[in-house]
Amino acid sequence: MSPAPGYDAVVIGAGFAGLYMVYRLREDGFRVLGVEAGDGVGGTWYWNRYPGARCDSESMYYSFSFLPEFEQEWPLEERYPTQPVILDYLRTVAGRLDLPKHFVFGARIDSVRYDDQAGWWTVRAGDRLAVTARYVITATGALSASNRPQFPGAALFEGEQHSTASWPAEPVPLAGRRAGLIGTGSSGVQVLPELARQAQSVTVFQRTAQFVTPARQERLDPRLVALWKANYQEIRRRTKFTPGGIPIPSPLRSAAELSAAEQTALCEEAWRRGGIWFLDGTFSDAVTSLETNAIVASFVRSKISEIVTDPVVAEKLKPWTHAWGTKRVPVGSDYYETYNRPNVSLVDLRQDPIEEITARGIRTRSGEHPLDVIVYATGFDALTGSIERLHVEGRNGDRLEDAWAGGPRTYLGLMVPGFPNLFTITGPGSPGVVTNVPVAIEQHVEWIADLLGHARDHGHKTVEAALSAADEWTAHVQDVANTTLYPTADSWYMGANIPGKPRVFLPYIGGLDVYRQRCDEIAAAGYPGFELGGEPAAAAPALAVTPAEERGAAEVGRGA
Ligand code: N01
Repeated sequence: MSPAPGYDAVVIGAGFAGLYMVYRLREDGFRVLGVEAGDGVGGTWYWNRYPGARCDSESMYYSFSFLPEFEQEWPLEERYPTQPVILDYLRTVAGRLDLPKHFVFGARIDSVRYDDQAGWWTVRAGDRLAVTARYVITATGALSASNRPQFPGAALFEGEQHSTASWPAEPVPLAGRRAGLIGTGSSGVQVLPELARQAQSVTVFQRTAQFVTPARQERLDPRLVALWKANYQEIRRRTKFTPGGIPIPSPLRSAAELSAAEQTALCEEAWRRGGIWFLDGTFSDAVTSLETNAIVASFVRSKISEIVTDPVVAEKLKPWTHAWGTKRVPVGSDYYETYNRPNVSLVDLRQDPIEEITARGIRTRSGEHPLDVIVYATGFDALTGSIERLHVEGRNGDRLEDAWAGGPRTYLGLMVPGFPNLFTITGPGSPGVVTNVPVAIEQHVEWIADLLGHARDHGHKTVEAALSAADEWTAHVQDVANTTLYPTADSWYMGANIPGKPRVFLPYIGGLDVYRQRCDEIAAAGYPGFELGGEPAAAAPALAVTPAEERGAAEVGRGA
């Protein structure tokens, strides 16, 4: 029998997922270590601190549901929380739950290897850390492996270059400077108005025009907040049984059931309310029927014409390359309005592509655009990137990148055959990114913790997804996507934003409610599709972790 590993579980990441996973496992009596590349907690909200960064989910719903006392205390001031507010929230939660002592910060994991003989994982972060654990849980975020295209000449640029996905902690001086912005997804849409307010000029380099929805950001009425808080637990309960993790009524009628005037009135009302009300609140078939989709798309294009005063600019901003909603719809504040400012100009890269970056700026086919600062809002290697960058090797030294070379294969988005005792929170095949993410994260964390408790109670050493179950789930993820228009777009949902990435639909879009029910049924039936086995655990896990033990073990691991 092998000796016991250093930890029962290593959790990688200290965002919503990592914090809750560490908390839950600690409370369940597992010896758990969290490891985080950043110097503090926050995950996505630690790195994406660009000016204008806010969440698209409303403040009320963008938080943990398992802290009923704390949720009463936490102030809700604006409809959408800003990045500093969310970071403060996560730091405060981590402090309250005494979680930072269980983490090693500033350690970027670059090797996760399974030892078949011992039945555990060795997790390394360069020379900084090496630890062993029975279980590894990736809480690395679905949208955290940033994508920065390598334009020729970029190293020669004499100004500053920054990615929204790893923005400096200190404010970037913009006053009196000429900024260039590459990318018009959610990040670009949020950062543009702030750049335009602060910089002397902004040139936007747009490859694909987007359908941007108005956020309608506002300060919250304290009376409304009081009402919400009085009913918080009931709202949370309902939230868990919605497809998207936000309890708004799903539209029941297709566009075909309404007259043209009714269709327009409905779109106008949803547009007036903004955010989720337009994204999920128009027609029941907005992303399944081409005809209905064309109505929504045409409505947004008409709004662009209304808002943008220069008709040439307005035309460039109108999306024609994809159906509405099939690329993640950015939610913006003053996005289209910003193009009416005299200091903002737009380059349509489909007509005028980037040829190189020079010492002085960006050269497109039509000429050079002199710049002092280049901002890359060019997205992420979504869902798979942050897991693959850990360099995971499972049974027989098989590499995860190879196992996923034709597209990721998972069971429930949580486990990969051939990689025992490795769990992926909001991984490919999970509904996480198409929901209000903390709600999906809580479901994943609780379900994984229950499974680990079950394995412990029954003396199982390994938990592994069966190949047949993973194949069935992976096919199901594609089948559900294929009932919609989503796969028709070149989106990060399809891996289409990363050159060479297999073109498969990455998240599960069947709904968090349906997914939750399936997971619950699987748990109730004794986990069919999972192989629970191996010799009984070498020793019963310790029932409590003392700070001294935890620090000692982490120190021993460092540089080992
Ligand atoms: O990234 P994106 P993002 N040359 O991939 C362009 C979440 N999020 O960081 O569309 C020129 O959406 C690319 O062009 P194209 C949210 O889920 C949430 O903005 O591929 N351009 C696109 O315009 C979101 O969907 C929040 O043709 C290039 C842009 O860069 C996800 O994160 C806030 C290029 C990338 O857009 C990702 O959003 C922010 C190239 N070589 C993000 N490569 C909130 O909740 C890429 N582009 C508020």
